[in-house]
Amino acid sequence: MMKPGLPEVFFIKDMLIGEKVVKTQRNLGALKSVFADQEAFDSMDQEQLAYEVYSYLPVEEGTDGGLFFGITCMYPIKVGGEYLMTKGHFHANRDTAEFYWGIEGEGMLLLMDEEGKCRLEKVFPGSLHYIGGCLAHRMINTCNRVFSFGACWPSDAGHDYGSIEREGFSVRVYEEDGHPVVKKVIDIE
Ligand code: PAN
Ligand code: ZN
Repeated sequence: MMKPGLPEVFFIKDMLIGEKVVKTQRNLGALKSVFADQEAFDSMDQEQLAYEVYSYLPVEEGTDGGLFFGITCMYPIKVGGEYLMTKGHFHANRDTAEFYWGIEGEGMLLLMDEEGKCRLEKVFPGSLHYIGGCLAHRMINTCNRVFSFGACWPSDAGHDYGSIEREGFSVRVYEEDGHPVVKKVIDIE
């Protein structure tokens, strides 16, 4: 009789478990030039853990038709009143989409097209977000605890961080009186 095999990877809430799971950690120092207040950034502990990504990459990067899966856990850090953000990126292969979904805590998904037009979506446990092709995406932890979310993207997407490092996003989210406040940093229209 044929016996069912065990899965290679499984997840419990925001933990991805399995031999093939790769863990990437980003310290605050890796987020240089992400935040508006450079002086506040420089005064902070650059070694502190900002966020970690657990990824399951079942096929080689660049493979056509494959999928990757990841869980990102972001810590409740603020830099000069600005909430912690992921670096954010376009996919190198612009015509590739991605799903994000909220697992724990609350945050915002910041999306930006190639003309610099931005849109924000609230993220919370159970929320599902379709990120179409040609959209830069960045997550923002707007709560005072760990914010974690899942992601699924094509194995031929690749990551273009350079465009965002050079141009940034045209919107920033600050905490004011305990609430998130959205500010435009570049006027697009
Ligand atoms: C995600 C992100 C992850 C970390 O897996 O890579 O959340 O964000 P940054 O890569 O912007 O630092 C994803 O969007 N993959 O395509
Ligand atoms: Zn992505």
